[in-house]
Amino acid sequence: MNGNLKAIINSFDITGEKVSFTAITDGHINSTYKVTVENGEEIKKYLLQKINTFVFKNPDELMQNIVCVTEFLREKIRKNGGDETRETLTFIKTRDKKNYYRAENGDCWRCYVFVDDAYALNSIDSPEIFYEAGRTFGCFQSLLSDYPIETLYDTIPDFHNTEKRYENLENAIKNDRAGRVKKVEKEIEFIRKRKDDTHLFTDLIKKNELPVRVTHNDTKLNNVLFDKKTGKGICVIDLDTVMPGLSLYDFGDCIRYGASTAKEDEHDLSLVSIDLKLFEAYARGYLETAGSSLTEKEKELLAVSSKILTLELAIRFLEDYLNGDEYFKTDYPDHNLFRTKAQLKLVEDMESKMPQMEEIIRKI
Ligand code: GN1
Ligand code: MG
Repeated sequence: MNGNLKAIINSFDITGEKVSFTAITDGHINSTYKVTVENGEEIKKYLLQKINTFVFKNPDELMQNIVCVTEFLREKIRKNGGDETRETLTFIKTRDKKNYYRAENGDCWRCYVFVDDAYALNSIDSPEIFYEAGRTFGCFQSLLSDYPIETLYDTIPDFHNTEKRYENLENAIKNDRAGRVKKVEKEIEFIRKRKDDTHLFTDLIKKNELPVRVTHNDTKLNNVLFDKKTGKGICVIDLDTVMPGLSLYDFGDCIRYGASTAKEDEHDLSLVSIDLKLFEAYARGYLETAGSSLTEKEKELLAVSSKILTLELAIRFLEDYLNGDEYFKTDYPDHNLFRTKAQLKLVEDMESKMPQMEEIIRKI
C-alpha cells in the first residue's frame, strides 16, 4: 500500500526526500492518511484523503465547493486578523493544477496541509471544550452567512431531508435485501411511531418559515480542531457536505454526538443519555457566535433539532443495515444495528428531557 501512496502523493505539488504515512481511522466515509515529508531539517505534514465516490458521486463538484469555500473563509480570516493557515484548510493542487488526483483505477485523492499543534476529539471531557466547539461551529456559520449560496453544488442531494430518509427506510424494509428485517422489528416500530417528527423541518421549509443557509451538515465533534496550547476551537474540517441547509441541522447533529454520555455505537444502552450540562455549554457557545443571526423560529426549534437529527441518523444506520452495510464503514457484522439502537436510546432520553432542554435555550 505504501508504494501506492507514494505514487499518489507524488502527483501533488510537494517535494521531499523521505515520505512516511500513518492511517487516520476516525471518519466513517473517506480514507485518510497523515503524510510526513522530510527535506533535510525541514519537516512538512499533509493529509492525503481518498474521496469515497460511492457516497460523493461527483468529485469535481465536491472539490469545487470546498476549494471555493476555504478560499472565501481565508479571505475573511485574513481581514479579521486571524491566522489563515490554521483557521481553515489549505488544499494542495496536483502538479497539473487540478483540485484532486484521479488514479488510473478511478480512485480520487485530495491533499491538504496538516494543521499542526491542534487536536480533534472523539468524546467530550469537559463542558468548556464543548462550549468551544459551539463557538467554532457558530462562527463558521456566521463567516459563511454571505457566501453566494447559489454557487454551491448539492454534494449529496436531500442529505438532511428526514422525510426522504424515512421513505428510504420504508423501501429498505420492503426490499429486505440482506434478510435482516425480522431482527429489527422493535426498532422499526419505534421509528414508525415518530413518523410525524420526520417531516417537521420539511413542512416548515415548504412554508418558508425557516431560512436556508450555508451549513456544514456534518458537525460531529471530531470535525472541529482545537489548539493544543490554548484549548480554543480553531478550525472546522471535513467540508464535503457544506451545502445549503438549516442551522438546525448543524446544531442538532453536534448535540447528538457531543452531548451524549456514550459512544455513537455503545452496546450498553443504559449508558446512553443526553448530558444537559453539555447541552447547555454547547448552546451557549453556539448562540454567542451565531445567535444574533438566527430567527425566533430557529431558536425555538434548537432543542428539538437535537432529537430530529438523532432520529434521522438512526434511520440512516438502520437503512444501511437493511441494505447490507454499503454506505457506512463497519468494524463488525452488526455494527450498524448497534449504532441504530444507541441513537434510538438517545432519542428516547431526549424526549424525556425535552422540557428541560427547551428551558435551557430560553434561559440563554
Ligand atoms: C459520517 O465521515 P464522518 O464520520 O465525518 C456521515 C455523517 C454521520 C456520521 C455519523 C457524508 O460522517 O452524516 O452523521 O458519519 N457523513 C456522510 O458518525 O454521510
Ligand atoms: Mg469527519
